[in-house]
Amino acid sequence: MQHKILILNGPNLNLLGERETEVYGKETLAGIEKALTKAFSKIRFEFRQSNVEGELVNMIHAARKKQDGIVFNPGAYTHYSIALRDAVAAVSIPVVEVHLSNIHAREDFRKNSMIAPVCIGQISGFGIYSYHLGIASLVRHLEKK
Ligand code: CA2
Repeated sequence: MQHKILILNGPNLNLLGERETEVYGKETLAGIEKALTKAFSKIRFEFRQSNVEGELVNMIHAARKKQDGIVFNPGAYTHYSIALRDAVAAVSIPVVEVHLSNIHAREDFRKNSMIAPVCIGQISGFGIYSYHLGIASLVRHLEKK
């Protein structure tokens, strides 16, 4: 069965590869999307990114009827967005939270995630490979159901 997965990225992730490459790596968001498409050729992906909280809420809502699940990097919204947490909790499709950096090994304010408790799991610290692990975990979850 072909799975449909939304890869959703939050604020500032459109600038990947331009700055802070020591933290987030040299790959651009377009490069990550290309690598995922190649690595998971059987999955039908939709790739979306927004810097606007309400747009991310709308994208999560829209996904509930057309996707099997979401791999979500909420960026800095991870740490304080109740609106995104409620959006994830409001949809019945599974969501995996991913981060390029290890949020538990950084500033204290990054250690807490508002979103993770309403996700099926969180993957953090493996660079672009966090997305690979997130997709693989989501597929496994979908196929177990
Ligand atoms: O490690 C991650 O994936 C983060 O979600 C990235 C967020 C950060 O606020 C989270 O705590 C962890 C920030 C993304 C910023 O991306 C940039 C891209 C280019 C230049 C500077 C920042």
